[in-house]
Amino acid sequence: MTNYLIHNLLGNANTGAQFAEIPGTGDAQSRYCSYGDVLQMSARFANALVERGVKPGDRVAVQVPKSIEALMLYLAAVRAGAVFLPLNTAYTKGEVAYFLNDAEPSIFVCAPERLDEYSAFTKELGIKIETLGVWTGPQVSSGSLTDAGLGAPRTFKNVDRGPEDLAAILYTSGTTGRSKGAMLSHRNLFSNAQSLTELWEFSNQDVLLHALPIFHTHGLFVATNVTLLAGASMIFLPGFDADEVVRHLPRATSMMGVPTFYTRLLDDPRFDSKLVSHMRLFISGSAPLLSETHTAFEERTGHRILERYGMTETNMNTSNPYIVEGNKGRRAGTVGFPLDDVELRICESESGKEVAPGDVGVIEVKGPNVFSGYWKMPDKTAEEFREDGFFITGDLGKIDPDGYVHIVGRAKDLIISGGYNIYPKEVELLLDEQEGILESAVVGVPHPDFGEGVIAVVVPSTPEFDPVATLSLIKPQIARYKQPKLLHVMDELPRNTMGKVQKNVLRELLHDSFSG
Ligand code: MLC
Ligand code: AMP
Repeated sequence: MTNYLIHNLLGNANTGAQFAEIPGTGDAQSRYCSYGDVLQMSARFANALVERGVKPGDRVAVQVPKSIEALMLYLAAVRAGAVFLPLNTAYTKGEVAYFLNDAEPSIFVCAPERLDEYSAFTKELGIKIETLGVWTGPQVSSGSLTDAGLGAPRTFKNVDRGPEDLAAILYTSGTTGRSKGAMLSHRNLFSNAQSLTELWEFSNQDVLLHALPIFHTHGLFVATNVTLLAGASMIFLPGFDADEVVRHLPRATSMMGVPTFYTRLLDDPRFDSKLVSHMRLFISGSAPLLSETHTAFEERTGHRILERYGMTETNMNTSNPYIVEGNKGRRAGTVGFPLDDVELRICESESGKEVAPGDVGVIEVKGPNVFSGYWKMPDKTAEEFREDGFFITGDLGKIDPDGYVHIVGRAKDLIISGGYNIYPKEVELLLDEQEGILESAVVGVPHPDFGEGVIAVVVPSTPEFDPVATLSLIKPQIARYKQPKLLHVMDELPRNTMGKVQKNVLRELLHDSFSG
């Protein structure tokens, strides 16, 4: 036996090839990381984890800013046979406490500056806490785990793990307001990396401009695993910043992003066909790419963005083809075809019966990419799978006569803002707890930058209700991106005859709130 994911991703790595350039800011020099460094750095961290008592199957929870060290910690956890559990850096203390309580990791790694905030409750939960920063040079301490890694051996005997063993748990919010941990196996991650690398023709000649966060599927698995498998390299930016992207695009061959990346680039006059004439591929996903954006991008640059569709629970399900033109080429407004090893069907939500060709229904998928279930939630898992093993995505779609999948809406009450998911229920529960609020409804409406923007509609219980004070009260409690960008006051919420809040009426009413 070997370690399935690591063996397949890194087994044939050319240790001399470059894996990542980490550009310095201002005059600071770039750092470079070869595939040899990847093996050594991840071995050092794997040794450090094992020294700290991490055993196969243990969860390693991590909430740290994007860095190459953080990426190596992902590989280290998998090499040690553990289950990597990355957390969005925007999560507040309360949110992190929920995840740690639920996942019961043996170790939690946070940024040095958040150690004080987290020490007390991790102690209460009996979870070891360590810190990870960026290694800037000898004698410069930047975190307990960073230091331990530097002092640890540079070789590590990978812990044996089979294809069905867990490699990661990623939390996704739930329609009930309670987040669920999607359990992803070595096979889930590798099969998807393999399909995408082939389909998108990634090779060791590629240089991926990496500006996505590395705590979600897109930046962590799609971008990183594809790069590793192809033996390609990346320019590893701390986040999306149009100046930095424009600065580094000339040396990249490919880029992956959420639609906001592309609309922001289109807003920048420096982003033109000359800047990107050498580029091989622009990929978009995690949120709908408007046809107008697709068209404007092609007009400006001559490139047709390749749109694909995925989820935390399933990795990638469909993709537009690599081929650009023709009747089997990339098409705006579609997410392309199911991946070779993915079965996809469109069904009636209640009965689960397949709809007639071309009709709209819920998208269901099955394949080696699909997760094994929600952590400690067998009932919830059972609810979201059909008896024949298809996973009910909650996305509404149709398949056109040429076989292209179109996403036309969502059966789940979900807002996607700048590629981040926000479940209205979670925000509503929090608002309803606030003094002066009788009830609330949270909706997403078109937003020029984030695609959708969050608005809370509240019915006050008192005439003294103060919207500004309320917004500042919830500020420390949930991640910034989930917080309503506007609070709209109403005397009552529109309801149908069954008493259900008519969110479509609210969305229509507030449609132009950000664009008007
Ligand atoms: C930041 N803010 C957001 C936000 N990002 N608000 C709503 N939605 C978002 N996505 C807040 C900030 O806290 C700030 O609040 C204000 O908006 C302006 O911030 P900014 O500086 O303009 O934002 P920025 O840091 O540039 O981030 C925007 C972004 C980022 C689009 C670059 O959100 C991002 O990297 N998104 C990618 C998400 C992603 O990787 N998704 C993949 C999920 S995996 P204030 O009030 O403090 O000023 C998945 C599966 C799949 O979905 O298919 O891939
Ligand atoms: P997440 O749970 O963060 O992984 O988000 C997954 C959801 O993002 C999916 O269920 C879809 O609703 C949405 N999504 C991902 N890619 C696309 C896309 N290309 N077009 C439309 N929606 C998408």
